Amino acid sequence: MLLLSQFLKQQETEDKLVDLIGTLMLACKEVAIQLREGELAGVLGSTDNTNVQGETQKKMDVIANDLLKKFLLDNALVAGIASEEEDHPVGGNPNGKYLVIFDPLDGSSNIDINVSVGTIFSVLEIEEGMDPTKDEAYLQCGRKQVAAGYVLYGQSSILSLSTGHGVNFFTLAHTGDFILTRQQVTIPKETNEFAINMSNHRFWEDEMRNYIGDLLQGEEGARGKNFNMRWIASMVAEVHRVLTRGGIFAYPWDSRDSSKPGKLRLMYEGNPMSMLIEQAGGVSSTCYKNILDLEPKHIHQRCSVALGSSKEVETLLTYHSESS
Ligand code: AHM
Ligand code: MG
Repeated sequence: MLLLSQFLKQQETEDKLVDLIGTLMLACKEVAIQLREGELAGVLGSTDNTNVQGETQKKMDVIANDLLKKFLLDNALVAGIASEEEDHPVGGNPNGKYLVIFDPLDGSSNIDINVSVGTIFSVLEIEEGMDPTKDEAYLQCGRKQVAAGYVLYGQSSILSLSTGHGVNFFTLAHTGDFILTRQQVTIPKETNEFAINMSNHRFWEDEMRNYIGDLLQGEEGARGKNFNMRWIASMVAEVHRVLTRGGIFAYPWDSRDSSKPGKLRLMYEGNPMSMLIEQAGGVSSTCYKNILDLEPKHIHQRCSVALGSSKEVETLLTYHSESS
């Protein structure tokens, strides 16, 4: 049995990063406790507030955000935080080393129906001369992440973490420790499972419609095999499935709001999930460009996402390259 901190030390992770990840997990444990109590703790349902994304905040969105903020800003290593639920970044210790970017509770529409949700996080080092209360400090390319991961609150709470040396899973035990339960996760290259919100079909680009159309044809069609579909509506849960048994997950650009290049957010969802997927041997793309190579322009920027089993994502990309 190996505890998270023991494992990170074995991997020769810098002490400061071990400390920061420890703090993140303290906050996530609190979120897990609140979610487990659910109705009993009065944490279900919505607030009257709308966040910067234009979405009504659930009570648990606010609780999870406040917990992460409090724990992180109490850690002297934290120079600042940026959250999907906050309009602007919040400064921490001016001498801190790290910027932490997070989606406190991804999959909010699933909170009240007792389906898996999760906390997604991305860790950057603050660059010299940057002001951690300003968006610019956080607008670093995804390749610069020093750690990324999520905690999936499902039947069990599972941390999926990368510090740039592969991906490992840790399960939260009744003792309060995260224990290593799966080492060096590798995504199978091929799959016959896809995840996409099919109700948006009419809004997609032709390239995505053609690709999904071929999957639906099954063994009679161009792909020559049958595909199965899953849609949980929690990116954390979809990515966890992809990491565990392969698959392709996509939330592509659609024409409902042409000012937005997708629904998911680059800094809170796209970058951290792409780091995990690449570190586990998968591919993550906007359909035109590797997500980790995007140069972010806005802290709440959206992006199109297609990620998962390498051969399947590469097949999807051929539909797009043929048309461009
Ligand atoms: P959220 O951060 O507000 O929860 O939104 C992101 C979620 C993803 O977890 C999920 O993949 C997607 O939105 C679900 O979208 P849809 O409502 O179209 O099914
Ligand atoms: Mg989210």
